[in-house]
Amino acid sequence: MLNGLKDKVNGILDKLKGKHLTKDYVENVLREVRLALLEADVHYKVAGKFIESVKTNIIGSKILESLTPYQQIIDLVYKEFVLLMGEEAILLEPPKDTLHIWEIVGLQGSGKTTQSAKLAKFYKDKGYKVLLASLDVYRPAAIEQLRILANNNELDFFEDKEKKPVKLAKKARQYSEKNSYDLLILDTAGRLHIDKEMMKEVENVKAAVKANEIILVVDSMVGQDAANIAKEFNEKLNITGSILTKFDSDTRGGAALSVKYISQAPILFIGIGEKIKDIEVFYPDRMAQRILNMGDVLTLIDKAKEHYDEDKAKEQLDKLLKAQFDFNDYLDQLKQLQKMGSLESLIDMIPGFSQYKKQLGNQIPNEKDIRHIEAMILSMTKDERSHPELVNYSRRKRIAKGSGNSINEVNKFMKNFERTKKMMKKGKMKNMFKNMNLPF
Ligand SMILES: Nc1nc2c(ncn2[C@@H]2O[C@H](COP(=O)(O)OP(=O)(O)O)[C@@H](O)[C@H]2O)c(=O)[nH]1
Ligand SMILES: [Mg+2]
Repeated sequence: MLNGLKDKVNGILDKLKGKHLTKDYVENVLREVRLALLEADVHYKVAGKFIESVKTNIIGSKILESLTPYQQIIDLVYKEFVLLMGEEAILLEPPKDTLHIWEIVGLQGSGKTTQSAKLAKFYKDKGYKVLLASLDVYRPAAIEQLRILANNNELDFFEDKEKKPVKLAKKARQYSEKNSYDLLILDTAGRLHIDKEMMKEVENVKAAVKANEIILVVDSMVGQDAANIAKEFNEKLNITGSILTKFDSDTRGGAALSVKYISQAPILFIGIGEKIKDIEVFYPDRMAQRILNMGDVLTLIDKAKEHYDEDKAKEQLDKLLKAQFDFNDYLDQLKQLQKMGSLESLIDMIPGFSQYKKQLGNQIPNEKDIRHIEAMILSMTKDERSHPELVNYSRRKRIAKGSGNSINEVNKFMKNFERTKKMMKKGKMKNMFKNMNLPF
């Protein structure tokens, strides 16, 4: 996610490190940052405004004469990124005593139907009574898609034979009122390109049901187009928020940096996969931290809270810090980490760690490695698992055979295990964990 932009921007800003900075030099560097933004599909107006603001702030202050110009410039750039993406996270939390109607709009394939279901689940889990309705009457398969998503996830779905979107929306509204729903989510039909008919239809629906929120779904992979899509939809519909989807793919980030500025409506969520749970509240500050390699500790903490068994984690962290941990702990750790997502994406979120990622290279175990490691640990005796130092050459040979790995693989794993332990002892990790203020 955003890797290209991240590497480029950080590479360029590194040029400011430990140097005496002149105005000309800084301006040159900022020009390069602007190009990097354009390459990442940031809209040209947005990129221009961004650089102007940073420049004005640098020149209008005493940063260049200060002792720590680099840090201060990074701080300015960070703040500007946050501003661009919306300053604060906005979590819609309408009161539960009256019906609220959200109309989900966007181009075909942007992810409207999927996000409608994700939103329904997200808000149902928050205690809302939510109803889903599909207004995509043109493609029976589209209605079916939402029905299936609803059925599979125990979400309420509005059924009706009506074939006119506006009438259907009104019926869904009446039904929601009668059955005291808190939230009605209307999934609309999209077109491959913006056209008048589609706009008219979503406008009519908006007026007919008095939708409270008009939420634009934008595929973050569309690059430069994201800004135009946001502009067009906003001019016609006055969107109240947006969701950027497919953030899990190799998006260049331009959408995240442009859509808010162009539409002036907040980015509410990002879609990070095809599954029902793959939606996250959008935090401008966390995104800016990710771009600037400041890590994303807060998201990591959220993930940890969600998936970690807190007591177990506390106990393990204690052991980890004392460098006493054995193979049993290691196996537990691996299993818990697996639940949180790929190790690589987790490492991305730890401040200062992504720079070690290249160094760590293939030392970061992937899913397959983890399965192998698990097999190796499971092939150890109880004694060996709690006393790693017992695992000598002949034992390694036995473990290799038992787990279906080569002796080389076992050796490599043992080496990594020892290295991790050593790293813990040196206290490097200890400080890092302390600074992170983890909840466990
Ligand atoms: N990788 C990924 N795929 C997504 C995401 N959201 C939706 N999709 C996929 O994108 C495709 C189009 O989604 P759909 O909801 O049908 O789009 P719609 O035409 O706007 O309703 C489907 O294959 C979805 O599974 C996301 O956040 N990440
Ligand atoms: Mg759809």
